[in-house]
Amino acid sequence: MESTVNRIQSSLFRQKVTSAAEAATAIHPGDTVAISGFASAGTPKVVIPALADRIHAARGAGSNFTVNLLTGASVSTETERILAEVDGIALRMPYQSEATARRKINDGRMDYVDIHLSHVAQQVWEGYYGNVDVAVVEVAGVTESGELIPSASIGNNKTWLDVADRIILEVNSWVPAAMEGMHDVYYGTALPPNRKPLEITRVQDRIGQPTYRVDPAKVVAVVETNVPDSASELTEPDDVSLAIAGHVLDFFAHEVKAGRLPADTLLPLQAGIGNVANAVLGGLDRGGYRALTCYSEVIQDSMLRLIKDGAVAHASATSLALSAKGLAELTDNIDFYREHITLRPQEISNHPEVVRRLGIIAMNGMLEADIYGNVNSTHVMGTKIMNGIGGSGDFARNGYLSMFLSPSTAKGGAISSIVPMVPHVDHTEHDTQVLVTEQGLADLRGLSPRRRSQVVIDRCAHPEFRPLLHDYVARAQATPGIGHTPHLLGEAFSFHERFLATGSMLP
Ligand code: 0RQ
Repeated sequence: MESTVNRIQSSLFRQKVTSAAEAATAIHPGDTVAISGFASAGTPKVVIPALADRIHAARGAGSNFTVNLLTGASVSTETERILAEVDGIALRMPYQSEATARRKINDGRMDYVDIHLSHVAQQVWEGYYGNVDVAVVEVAGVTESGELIPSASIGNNKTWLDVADRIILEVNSWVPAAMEGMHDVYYGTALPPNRKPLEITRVQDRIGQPTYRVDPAKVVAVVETNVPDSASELTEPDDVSLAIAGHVLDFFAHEVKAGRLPADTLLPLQAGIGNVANAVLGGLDRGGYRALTCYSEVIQDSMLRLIKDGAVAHASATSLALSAKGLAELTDNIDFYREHITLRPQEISNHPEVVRRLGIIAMNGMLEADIYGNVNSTHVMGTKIMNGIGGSGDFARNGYLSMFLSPSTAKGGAISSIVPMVPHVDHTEHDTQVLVTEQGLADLRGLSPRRRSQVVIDRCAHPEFRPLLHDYVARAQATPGIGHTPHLLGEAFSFHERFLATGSMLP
């Protein structure tokens, strides 16, 4: 274990070193607490568990202790769970993906505000979430002059350090010191009417500095840790994911042939996390592409391999969510990877201006799409939150090509991911250009709603559900005076109602 002493070069900050339990006493009931963390990377490791202990003890003594919790996106599962288990969160924003928190949100016991990840910083500056009392931010070190070296994710940390009244730092010596220099922290954002163009015209462009600034007078505690991030190992892609990836790769080849994508480099890629995204990235490796670029939120293990093989020349993101194996690979070859990876604040990684200018190919997962291309990414059966919209809207709305990917069925075939009408809309038909399931790919560009419905059903729906969907559309279209986008309003949610009543969308 590397000593943490060298990680705190500033004597002013060294004087503030204390225990996690002591640091957590700076957090009071009712506080709004903004913490670092994006996906599994960069969550504070020890102060939040100490806070959960305080909350639990307070509850045992009969007093109510909750906080409002603001983050980058999801944070480590353990952190999310321990706070939810002690009923410690009154309000959560902007994204979560943990079972206990999800249950409390759906039971109405935790308020949850699900917003575009690019909006978080500006909405906090604008004051929608009130005063930020405490920031708890993990860093890799403190320089002699008191600047902070970011750890494996940036998320909203710059904003948290700027706006919070009190700051608790966790200095984690597990983060490779040599990661320093990979980060590009931009200090030029402002609220309208004072905004300036972001000078990013290529994925690798740097417009900021490698460290965070912080007012030392606000730092109430510094806690030393040596604890790994908890990214899980990725599993080998299954047949369904491989089939989806195959359709995506064929489509890229088709677009290259049509002159709409550059042959070797395509356009910068954004891929969600999980099995399907992983399979698509794996496929790129075999597709013979050289010098691709990625402008995304999260870099996972599969990206390191693509960079090493030369398939990807540069990847920009806000989080480096690596497994232990991935981290070892990064650390062993850090000088190489530092030249090929840039980590940015999430307001920049997901910025609509940059996404539009670079011409991103956005590939995100969905729960379901309807026959006209409206997409539900967040609400199971229309009412129960799954995770949240995350960055999918930032990329889909502003991308050059916006693709949504999903298996054609869920829950062993009981649920169709193609339905007559989605009961919750995250991405409208106007933002969905391509839908992909293992059955095939529906290119919706240039198609009217009536033509779209045929293509979506024939290309993407599972064969078991196709006759039901065709029957629905045929009867809707045959209704006199039905209009531009035919629906049978009394029946539009019949698939969902059937599932809720019988456990299957099939009759
Ligand atoms: O649940 O494992 O309990 O069976 O949803 O589904 O197919 O494994 O797909 O992990 O990619 O998640 C939309 C949730 C898809 C995700 C969503 C059930 C299914 C399974 C997961 P089980 P899969 P994924 C950039 C962008 C929004 C955020 C985002 C997501 C579970 O992609 O959160 O895009 N997206 N960020 O059984 C009921 C349906 C269902 C369903 C699937 N129609 N109804 N349950 N499930 N379809 C992110 C980054 O760049 C980091």
